[in-house]
Amino acid sequence: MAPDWVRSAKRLCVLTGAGISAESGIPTFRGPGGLWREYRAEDLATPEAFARDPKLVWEWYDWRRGLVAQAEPNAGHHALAQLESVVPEFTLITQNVDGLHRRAGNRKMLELHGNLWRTRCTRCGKEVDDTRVPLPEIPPTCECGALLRPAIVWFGEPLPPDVWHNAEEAARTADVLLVVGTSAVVYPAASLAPLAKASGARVIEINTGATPLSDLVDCSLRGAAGEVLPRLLQ
Ligand code: BJW
Ligand code: ZN
Repeated sequence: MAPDWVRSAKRLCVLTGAGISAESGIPTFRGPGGLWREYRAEDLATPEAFARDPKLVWEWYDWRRGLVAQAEPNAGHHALAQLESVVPEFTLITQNVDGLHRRAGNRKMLELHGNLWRTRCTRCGKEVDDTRVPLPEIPPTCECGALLRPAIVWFGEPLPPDVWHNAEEAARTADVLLVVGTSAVVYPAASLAPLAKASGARVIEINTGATPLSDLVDCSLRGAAGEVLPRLLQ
């Protein structure tokens, strides 16, 4: 069923969340060992928290950058890179900021929540790629002298409008949507599955547990992304 749908898809859209990187050793946000458990999200991932204590927020990001730098894409990431090369129209929409999809080889990719490896100046707005681990100065500053922030979408901030527009378009026109490793509680990303479904796509969920989407989807595959995704391609 699901493997046939994926193999015969002409317009395949994939939405990923932190679960796909779990098997690479990157903690998810809301599960056991999730980042939210060890650090209060509201202390770290909001513009208010950054204004209050930029050093604390940057220390958290510096730690996460170190973790990701030592991680490798897993079998789930590789399966999605392979899918991109065989499906006529493919779009990967990710909520992840870790860059592991790119390292696995995906290029037709929309990063909804930004990227861990890019900084943005809080004054001049200039964005710069920076892959240094650890950062030599915390908090880092721009050449204009102002504070840099991670180029990441925090709670209460809008998603990049062009990226979001393209994501909605991909979900609306897909014949199959794969939803992989997301708790589907963060909006607007979580609205993409109902949008695809209402537009006629078959929706397949791959997750180790149930989510608010599980009752809506056409097929729920319970298991680890690194095991289930490669099987879809066999
Ligand atoms: C496995 C597995 C394995 C484990 N294999 N599976 C409508 C209703 C209600 C609230 C809102 C709404 N619209 C907006 C909001 C507010 C807010 C929101 O959604 N809040 C909810 C939490 C209630 N949204 C926003 O603020 C967004 N902005 C916005 O809407 O702006 C509007 C605006 C317009 C104009 C002007 C101003 C504003 C922005 C959201 C940004 C989210 N950012 C974060 C943090 C970034 C910081 C960082 O990364 O450093 O992004 S939140 C965090 O959650 C992160 C993730 O991308 C995101 C999603 O989490 P994800 O990926 O689903 O991970 P988990 O951990 O939750 O789930 C993992 C799943 O994997 C689980 O299901 C496991 O079972 C599974 N799993 N191992 C397969 N091996
Ligand atoms: Zn600047």
